[in-house]
Amino acid sequence: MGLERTLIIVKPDAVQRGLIGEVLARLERRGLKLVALKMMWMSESLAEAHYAEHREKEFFSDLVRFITSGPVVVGVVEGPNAIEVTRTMMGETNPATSPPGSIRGDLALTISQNVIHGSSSPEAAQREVALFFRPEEILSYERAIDRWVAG
Ligand code: DGI
Repeated sequence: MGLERTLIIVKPDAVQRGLIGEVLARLERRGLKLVALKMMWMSESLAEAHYAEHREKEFFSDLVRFITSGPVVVGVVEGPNAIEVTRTMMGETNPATSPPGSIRGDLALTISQNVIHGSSSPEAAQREVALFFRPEEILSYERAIDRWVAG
């Protein structure tokens, strides 16, 4: 069935705009299971580690400044093909080309304030989940609906 875990971040723009519930609700309604969740203010070093692949890009310092500009909500979601499903729900990196119905296509306008992060591959998910959560912070539990959405 390909049960996967992926890291999601509700970014500072979404927290400021009161969209935490909206974003999490969409993931939950899809059937994905939240197995870890916390609110935090990312440090510069954590932001730089998280976005290490973009270190050489011209937008890197703006990106780090933005993601550390206010509290974020960080979570781990689990489900069949959770990585791809979450990425598809997010839309494109640039909200301007994200289709209506996607999180960025419905809730965001610009690439620099695009509401949500979701890991882009199994390798990224493993690395990012470990960056933000200790193993004991990630819960294993059954939901009654699991057999209806993940069967
Ligand atoms: O996985 P994504 O968030 O969709 O995209 P990514 O991993 O390629 O880039 C991470 C974030 O960096 C993205 O959400 C917004 C920012 N970013 C990416 N490309 C650009 C950018 N910001 C600016 N200003 N310009 C870019 O070209």
